[in-house]
Amino acid sequence: MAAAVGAAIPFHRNMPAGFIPEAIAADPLRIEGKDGLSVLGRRPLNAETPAHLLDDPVTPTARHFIRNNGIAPSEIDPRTWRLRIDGLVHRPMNLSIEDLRNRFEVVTRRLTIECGGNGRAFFEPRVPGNQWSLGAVACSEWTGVRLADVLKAAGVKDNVVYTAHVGADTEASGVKGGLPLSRGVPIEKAMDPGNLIAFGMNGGPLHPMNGAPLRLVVPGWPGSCSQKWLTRIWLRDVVHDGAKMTGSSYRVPAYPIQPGENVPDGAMTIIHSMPVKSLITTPRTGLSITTRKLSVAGHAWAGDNEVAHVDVSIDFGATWRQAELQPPVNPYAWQRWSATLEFPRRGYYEIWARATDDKGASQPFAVSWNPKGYLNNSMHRISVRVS
Ligand SMILES: Nc1nc2c(c(=O)[nH]1)N[C@H]1C(S)=C(S)[C@@H](COP(=O)(O)O)O[C@H]1N2
Ligand SMILES: [Mo]
Repeated sequence: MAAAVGAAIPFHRNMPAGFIPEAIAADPLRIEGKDGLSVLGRRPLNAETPAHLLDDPVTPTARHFIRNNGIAPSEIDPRTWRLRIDGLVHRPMNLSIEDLRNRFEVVTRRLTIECGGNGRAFFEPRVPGNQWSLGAVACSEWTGVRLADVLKAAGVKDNVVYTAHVGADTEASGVKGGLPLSRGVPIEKAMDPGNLIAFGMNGGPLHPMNGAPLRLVVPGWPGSCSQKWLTRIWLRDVVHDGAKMTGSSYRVPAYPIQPGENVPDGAMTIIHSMPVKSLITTPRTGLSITTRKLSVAGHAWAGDNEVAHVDVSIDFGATWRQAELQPPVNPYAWQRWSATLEFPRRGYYEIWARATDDKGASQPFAVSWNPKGYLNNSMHRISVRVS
C-alpha cells in the first residue's frame, strides 16, 4: 500500500480491511456559464462539481451542479413565463414573474440543494444511475418569493395532503412526450418558510441548466423536490404519483437490506429530509506538503436539521478532534467548518471529516446499501502526503 501511494503510511494499522485509498477522476464540462464541472452524462446533461471547487461559502452559479432527468426547454422568456397554481385551492392563479415580484415579499436566502443520489458512485455493489461522487450539492444564494406565501394566497383547501410540481422540460427519448420528473412534498413541508419560488441566483438570473427563468428551491429534501423550469404547482388530496415519485425512484427500503435483496413495493418509503453530511473543500485531495501544519475547511449540512459539530481525523478514524463550526447564515444554508491539523511525521495521511446533527445523528464510514444508491452520507476523506 505504501508503494501504491508513494509514501510510508504512519497509521497503516488503523486502515480497515480491503481499504482503498481515496482517488477521483473527471471529464470537464464546457458550456457557457459553467466552470470546472465534471460530466457524468451528456443527454440528459448531468455534471457535478469537484469538492475543492465548492470552497466558497456561497456556491457561484458557474459551480452549481446540473442534474437533468430530461431535456431542458429551449424557450425560456422570463417576460412570458407563467406559473399556474391549481388543484385543491380556493383561488387558482396564473402568475407571471412580475406578478410574483409585485404581489409577494421578495427574499434572498442561501439554500443547500443536494441530489438524493449524491455519493451513489461509492456503493458496492454498484447501482445503476448517474455515478455522482461528492459534488451533486451546492449552496447558492436564491432570490424569490416564499412558496408558502403563494400557496396561502391561493387558499389551500382542508383536504390537501401533497403538492405536485410540473416543469417545462421534456423526456430525453421524445417518444412518450411525458414529463421526465414531477415530484411533490407533503403540504406541511410545502408550507415551511424556507422554500422559495426562485427567479434569481447569486444576484443574477438562474442559469438555463439550473431551471431558468423560474424554479422551486425546497432545501433539506432531495434536490428532485426543487422543480426546475417551474410552470405549475398542483395541490392534491393524495400523495403525488408523478414521474419519479413511485417504484424505486427517490424511495428507499423501510428496513436495512442485503445488497441485491428484493424489496416489495409496499416496503419502499419516500425520502424526506436528507441526512447529515460534510465536505472537505480545502485543500484539494492529493496534496503534498513539506510542513507539518495544515489548515483544512469545508461545509456541513443536515437536511431539515442543523449541524451541531464537525470532527476531523488524520489517523483513519482512531482519534478525532472537533473543528470550528459556524452557524448557518439562515435556515437551510450549509455551515462552514475549519481546523488546523498537525501531522506527527512524514508519510501518507488521510483527513476524514464527520458531521453530527442536533438530533445526534452522525456520518457513518460506510452507508447501508439500497437499490438506487440514495442517501450516501458516508464521511468525506482526502489524501495528503507529508515530506
Ligand atoms: N424540471 C425538472 N426539475 C428538476 C430536475 C429535472 O430533471 N427536471 N431534476 C431534479 C433533481 S433530481 C435535482 S438533484 C435538482 C438539481 O438542481 P440543479 O440541476 O439546479 O443542480 O433539480 C431537480 N429539479
Ligand atoms: Mo437529484
